[in-house]
Amino acid sequence: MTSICLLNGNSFKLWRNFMDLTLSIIKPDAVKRSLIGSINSLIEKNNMKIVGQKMLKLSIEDAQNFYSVHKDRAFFDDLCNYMTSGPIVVQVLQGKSVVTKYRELMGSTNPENAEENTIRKLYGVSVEENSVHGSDSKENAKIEIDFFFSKREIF
Ligand code: RTP
Ligand code: MG
Repeated sequence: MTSICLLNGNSFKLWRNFMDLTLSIIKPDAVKRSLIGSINSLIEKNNMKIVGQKMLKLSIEDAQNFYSVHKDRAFFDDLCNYMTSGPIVVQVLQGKSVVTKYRELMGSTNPENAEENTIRKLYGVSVEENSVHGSDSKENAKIEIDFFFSKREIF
């Protein structure tokens, strides 16, 4: 049986390439209610590894850039005001198929429609204050991780 302990440095890097990365944000509503630990516990129990993490407060320009895909939506201004209303925790998660796996753990955008035991069902307040963000594709995960993290901050 192959064990991870038998991998040397180069083959470890090769193995890591098979593991995907995604960007997670613990949003202001969840940070305010001291839910960082509870959310991190769910992430880790579901076999996703936190390989980068920091707390910060977005400027309005940061929020507008990050959510620019929604710039023509009616909720854009509210979304940017909400995302700048307090500190957030940005995280890089690693795991097999982690983009879809984390989206499943997050649950539907509107907590009312979210499945049982998902983060948004457990902790979301409303369609806007829905506690977490997760990248929606591998391509966007790379863009979003680069938005917040330098290489030396990901382990
Ligand atoms: P996210 O990007 O934050 O992971 O959420 P998502 O993919 O599930 O939902 P998306 O359609 O990308 O919307 C981005 C965020 O905008 C807020 N929102 N407000 N008032 C509204 O109708 C409304 N709809 C969306 C939410 O915070 C949502 O997560
Ligand atoms: Mg989205």
